Formats: sequence, C-alpha cells, structure tokens
Amino acid sequence: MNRRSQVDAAKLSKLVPEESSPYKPGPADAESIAAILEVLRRGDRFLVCSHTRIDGDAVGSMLAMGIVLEQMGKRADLVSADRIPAYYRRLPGADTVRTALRVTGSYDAAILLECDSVERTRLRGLESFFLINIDHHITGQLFAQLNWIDQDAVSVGEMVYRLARTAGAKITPQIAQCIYTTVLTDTGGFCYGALRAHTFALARDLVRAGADPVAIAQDVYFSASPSKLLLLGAALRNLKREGRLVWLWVTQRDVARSCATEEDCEGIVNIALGIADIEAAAFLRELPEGQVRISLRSKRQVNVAAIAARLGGGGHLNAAGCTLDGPLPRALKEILVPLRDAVAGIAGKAVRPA
Ligand SMILES: [Mn+2]
Repeated sequence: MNRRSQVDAAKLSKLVPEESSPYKPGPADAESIAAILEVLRRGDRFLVCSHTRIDGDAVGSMLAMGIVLEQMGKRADLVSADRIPAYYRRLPGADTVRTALRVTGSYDAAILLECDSVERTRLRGLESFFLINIDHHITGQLFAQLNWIDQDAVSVGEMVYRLARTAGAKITPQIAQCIYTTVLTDTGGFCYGALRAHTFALARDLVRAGADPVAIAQDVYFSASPSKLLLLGAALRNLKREGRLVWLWVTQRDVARSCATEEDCEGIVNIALGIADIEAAAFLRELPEGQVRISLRSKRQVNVAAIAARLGGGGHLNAAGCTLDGPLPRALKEILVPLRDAVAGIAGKAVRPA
C-alpha cells in the first residue's frame, strides 16, 4: 500500500513539477522592464498613481507596485484623485492611498499606471516629474519619458507582476491578492479581455502565492450596496434596444433617488450586454456638472475603443469610455451615430460571402 502511494506520488510530481510555473511571458518587453527597473534602482522616492474613476486594476496595480518598491528598499507614495471604492478597501495597503488633487514634493519618478495621458490621473503637479507610463490599453500613448505599453496584458497588474518577478521581488500573499484582483476585474471574472492559457497560469501562480480567489470574488462581486441595485433598477427602466445595439441611462435624479454613488454605476453596462444577440451596449449617466459619462461594451469585433477615442476617450477593443457634453439626449444622439455604424458593419460582414 505504502509503496504504491509512493509510486503514485512520484508519477504525479513528474506530471506537475512543484516549483516551475507555466506562466512564461514573452521576451518582447524585457527592454522596457529593464529600463524601468534601472530608474527604480537608482532612485529613492517614487510616486505611484493611476486614473480617475479608479477601478480594480488601478487599485490593485498601485498597491502591488507600492509593495514591490518597499521590498526594493524604496519609499512609495500612493496617490489617487478619487477615493478607493468600497469593493477594494480590504486590499492590503488600501488605507495608505492618499486622496488628493495636487501632488507636491520631490520624487525620483512618478509611475502612472493605466493612464493614456497625465490628465487621466486628474492630479495636478505631475508634469515636473520624470514619468513612467505602464499601460495595456489599445489607445495607450507614449506621453512619458519611459513608456511600457502591452495590449496583450490582461491587466496592468499582470505587467506589475512581470516587473516584480524580473526585479527578483518575493511574491507575497499581499502582492498576490492585489494582482489577482486586477486580473479578475479586468477580465470580468475571466470572461473577456486578452485571456490566454497563460492568464490561467498567472492566476495559478497568484493563488499559490497566497491570493484567495473565493474571498476576492466575494469582495468584488457579492458586496453590492442596496443603492447600487436601486440604481440598476432605474437604469433598466431606461433600457432601449435597437437590433443588436442596446443602451440605457441614469439621470442625476435617478442617482439621487437611489442614494447612489459614483462606484454604484460600475458594471451596469455589462448587464445590458448580457442580452442574447447584442453586439454592443452603452451606459450613459449624467454627471453633476452636466456632462455625460458613457461606458461602452461590445462582443467580438465591434471596436468601441476606436469610437471612444474619436470622442476624446479610450479603452480596449471591447470595453471603453468617454465623456461628452450634455444634456443627456444630445450625448445619446452623438454616441448612437458611430455605434449604429459599427454594429451595422458587423452585420454586413456576417452576410458577406467568404
Ligand atoms: Mn486595466
């Protein structure tokens, strides 16, 4: 009996080597990582920030970056223009992120995560620093002194993981938890984005390093406030469908009646995209200042990043956003023109003979 179990264990360890990781990122970005690490090794104080309307990738990659810098013996100041949403406040180090609209002080570099411009941070005073730009958007821009853009990364957190591994950092349970959150949220729970076999290898690495996938999913997907569901109800009452296109909106009145906050708007657009045979979805919300924030989602080939970019926004092929001038009916009219064109283009492709 004993002997047999030893044989089985030996067989198993041959099949699943304990120490090796199947997560093998390509060598394509070795140069970018080396250049960034060079700046990090030479400096002492760094500023770490991300975009406004801070999301899971922004929070998780900032926090992971902060821990990696600390491990390297550096000082990292984490600053955000927005408060950390409740879903992410239990992440390790979330309470160290300072909320501010202006940054001062002396830093060897400012690391901008997931931003296509300095303006995207909504932080003033960044221009005077040496800027490092780490981004994975299709609409990423080379605005900094050092730019590392990888559209194939599922999250900026994945890029921070590569940087950490190259730096020889220890992937602590805290780092793993932060980076797993970025992967989970930017893929919509492993549903979309640049998902590849190596994404799951990355998730495996992170779980083995101490990320708790169930606890993180509970925080991200099962912790909604009642106000969020009330707002969702209001949005669903405003849902319109036209062929393969769907849109819905909330007014400032809907937001006030639901006692909803900015973060309660997160994810509403994905519910609209959940309708069968829909190719693209838009969620519009009136902002207090009168502008209209638009979230766009699509399945397959409808390129919502291109639509958003033409209107001053940006994002990914299937997930993007922009802000238009109000009032709401005017903004809706403006966004429907390119959306209808894009969806009609897909329909045309489908019937064209090969
Ligand atoms: Mn992201």
